Order: sequence, then C-alpha cells, then structure tokens
Amino acid sequence: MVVLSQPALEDFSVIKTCKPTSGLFNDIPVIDLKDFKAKTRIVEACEEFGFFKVINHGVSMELVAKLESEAVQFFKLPQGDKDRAGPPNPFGYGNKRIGPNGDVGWVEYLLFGTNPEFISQKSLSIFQQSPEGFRCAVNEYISAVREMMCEVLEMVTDELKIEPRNVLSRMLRDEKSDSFFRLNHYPAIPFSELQAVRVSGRNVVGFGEHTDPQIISAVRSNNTTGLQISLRDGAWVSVPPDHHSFFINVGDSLEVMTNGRFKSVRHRVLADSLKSRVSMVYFGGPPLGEKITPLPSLMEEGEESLYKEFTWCEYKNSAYKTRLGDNRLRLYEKN
Ligand code: GA4
Repeated sequence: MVVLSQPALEDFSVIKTCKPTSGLFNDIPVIDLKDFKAKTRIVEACEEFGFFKVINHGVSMELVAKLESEAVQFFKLPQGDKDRAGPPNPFGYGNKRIGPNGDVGWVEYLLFGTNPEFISQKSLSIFQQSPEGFRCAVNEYISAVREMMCEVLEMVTDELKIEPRNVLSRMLRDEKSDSFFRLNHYPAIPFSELQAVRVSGRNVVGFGEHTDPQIISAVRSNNTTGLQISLRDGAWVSVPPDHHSFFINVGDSLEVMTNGRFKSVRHRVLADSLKSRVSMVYFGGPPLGEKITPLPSLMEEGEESLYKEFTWCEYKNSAYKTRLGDNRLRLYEKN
C-alpha cells in the first residue's frame, strides 16, 4: 500500500468539484485473459462499456511494485526538484494543470513518450533521484503492458474475423508508435479542506471527465477508489479498485476504426480523502502519419464511414486545442 505525506493545499482555489455519485458499480466486465471465452467477452465489453478489467494478464506484479515504489520516491521529492522535471509539454512533470487549455485537477504527474530513445535521453531530469532504477522500471513496465495490450487487440481482431490479426497491434509495436505513458499522483486531501468541499455536497476532481484520444489505454492503480466511468445512459459509476488488475479503456481512435461499434469511454478520477492514489497509464497510440479510418474488413456491404478522414497527427493536433472534457470526435463525425 502506498501512503504519501499530505501536501500543503496552497493552491486549493484552482480545484474543481463535481457532484458525488452512489456506491461501487459491480457490473464492470472482468476478463480472464486465459479463458477461452476471453475474445468474445472483450468484444462485448468494448461494445457495451468501452471499458473492462483484465485478470490473469501476465504482467509481473514485482515489476508493477518496483515502478510504483520509484514513482512514490519521485513524488516525495521537494517541490523544487519535481518542478525541474517539468513542464509537461510534451513530456515531463506537471502539477494541477492538465493540458494547455486551462484544465486543472487535484493531481501531479509525469508524462513520458514510450520510445526507448526518448526514455534514455530526454527524460534524464525526470529520473534524477534514481536514474537507472526508475528508467529501467518505466521501460520494463511499458514493454510488458504493451505486449499485454497487443494480445488484447489481437483477441479483438480474431473475434471480429479481421485480417491480418495484427492490424491494430502493429500500431502499438511500431517503433514510430505515438504511445504515451503517464504516472499520476492524487495526493490525500487534508480532512478539514475536504470537509469544506463536502459540506456543499460535492467531491474534489482529481482528473476531469474525458475520453482518451488514442486506440486503447491500460490503467493500473494502487488500491484506492476514485476512478469513475460514464455508462451509455450518461450515469457516472465508481469502479471498484483492484491493484492486481488492469482496467482497459477504448479510445477515440478505436471507436473510429470500428466505425462506432466500440465506444470510447468517458472517465474521470475523484480525489480520495483518506489515501493518496498512484496510477500508471499506458496510452497505445498509432504512428503520427497513420490514417484513422474504419477497418475495411469490418464494414458491411454498403456501410459508410461515420467519420471524415483524418490522420492521427491531425487528430492529436486538434485534441490539444480542446478542453479536457470536450467531445473531440464530434468535429470529425459526418453531418
Ligand atoms: C487525455 C489522455 C492522456 O492523459 C493525454 C491527455 C493530454 C494531456 O494531459 O496533456 C490532454 C488530454 C489527454 C486530451 C485533450 C488535451 C490533451 C489534455 C488536454 C486538455 C496525455 C492525451 O493524450 O490526451
């Protein structure tokens, strides 16, 4: 279990709140990757929720623990040291401010590119305290989670009878893949401050609602609540925490590639009062020049694309002009 010291809330005024929702939602699909029905269940989950949990995923928990401990050490550094690893554009340390357009949350984080060259060169300032240990942990974790995500994507293509079966996974494996990795720390909030927010019947927002622009993402966190997803009817539900598993989100690009069959899931994180939350998120993205368009072998005869044509580079550029909670895909929907 990770417990970080409580920070000073000097910047509390920038923190957003939202209305709380009811208890934990127990109907999140749980998919055992070793189960022979896994392929079918993944596709059903992507259609219904755009979200599911995977168990028996094959990623070593020792590796996960090593990375979590390195992350905790980093976030414990004095603020000045952490600030030296920022700003996070495109990669580095960020504090409370998310993206370039004025979004804020009760979170500090590290953003990385995933190509090994980046990790060995540009991010030396990130790995300041324990350069070798931290860098290795990040590299090994990304490789292991990427493999697991490729396996999931190949189960999807198998189930949908799309050929070749690596048509999605190759984009994550490509050395030019524009994938990201993010370490988030949602500090515990001093009780008195939290009470002040709650008196008004609200919750503190750690990371505001959004969809991920990429193909697919994998979130793993310590054993804290906070992650919520929006169901098809728009209701927000809380995801029961499970630090041994990964939670998978369908991103906007996969929604397009399946011509809307899969839904990119809106999600957010509420900052928890009693414990700090540490999460690690791998965002599997395509190479910049890749066309994001419905997979031809998935289209029925006469079916038309619901989206205008665009490359990942165009979509990414337009995403960075939006606010976190905007519906970014709407701009690319036909009519
Ligand atoms: C959401 C998913 C990933 O965390 C992220 C985020 C990015 C950022 O934090 O810089 C963005 C956000 C995310 C989408 C819209 C833009 C860009 C913040 C923001 C307001 C790293 C990503 O790829 O897109």
